[in-house]
Amino acid sequence: MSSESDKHALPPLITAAARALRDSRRLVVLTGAGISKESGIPTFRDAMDGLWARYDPHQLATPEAFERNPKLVWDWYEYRREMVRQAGPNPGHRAIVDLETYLPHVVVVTQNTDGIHQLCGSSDVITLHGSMLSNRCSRNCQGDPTLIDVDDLVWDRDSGPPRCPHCGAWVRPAVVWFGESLPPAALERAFDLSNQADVMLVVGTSGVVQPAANLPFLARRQGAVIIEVNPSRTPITAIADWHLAGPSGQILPQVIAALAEISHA
Ligand code: BV8
Ligand code: ZN
Repeated sequence: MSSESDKHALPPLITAAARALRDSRRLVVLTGAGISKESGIPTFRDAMDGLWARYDPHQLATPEAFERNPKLVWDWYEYRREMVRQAGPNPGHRAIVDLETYLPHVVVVTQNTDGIHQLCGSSDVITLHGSMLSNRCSRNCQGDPTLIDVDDLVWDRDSGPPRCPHCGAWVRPAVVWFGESLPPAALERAFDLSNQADVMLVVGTSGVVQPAANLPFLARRQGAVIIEVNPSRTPITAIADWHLAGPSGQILPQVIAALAEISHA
């Protein structure tokens, strides 16, 4: 029975996107903070609540802010890490893992630093902006990156960040701040895959932060089909073949349901 006749027929857009995904051979999934929203993690655009409401994340996520006030920036990350530890994958993350059941190779390129795609079981994740769950010496004194496990350190946690046990410099989150370069290997692989993709699924990104925001335009330029999942329109909507307007935790499971249906049809 074709899905159109089924009274629960998935909206045609969902089925069209599922058909494009079924036929993909080199799928790249690009995700941003929006995919973690339904896990309870506010996006950069959301006003942070309570104590942090008065700060703009774009101002705090910078080397200058850390230099000026290491305790403020460190405490902001401790607050966000606690939220991430409480959060878990949501149905949107799980749907991206489920894609691997139907497709030969799914690469997730994420701007997020929360590690949830990896936690949820995605097998090939490129993290463009590092991981807020890891810390490093701010001087990378033992090489790039000099990761430091702060659970091995004893210091007054109310005083802000600990010092590097090797060189005494501040320990900082192992993320890429505004004004800092992205890890070259991750960025190069993300560019290569976007240049070879036949389909790019773009989920939960405002398409503002560079150079990640460039990736859908690169993919489009060489002929990839672009599918965007986002409740709002973004600069990427203009080049998307389909814009599935809604929360990814609701939309992506529907896409997987449609993919399952047409894969067994
Ligand atoms: C660099 C780690 C070279 C930290 C982050 C060219 C033009 C203009 C500016 C620049 C440019 N080149 C460089 C810049 C400067 C800057 C930049 O892009 N600025 C922006 C603000 C204009 N870029 C950089 O500095 C980058 N470095 O280019 O290096 C260089 C070197 C030296 C000097 C100059 C250049 C570094 C960028 C990395 C910054 N670090 N994260 C941390 O997380 O604490 S980026 C940070 O922003 C997060 O990772 C987050 O992912 C990202 C925010 O973007 P989004 O993910 O898109 O999230 P956002 O909140 O914006 O949007 C959420 C979306 O979800 C919305 O669209 C919403 O509608 C949607 N949504 C909401 N609910 C849902 C949903 N979607 C689905 N389901 C839902 N339920
Ligand atoms: Zn050090």
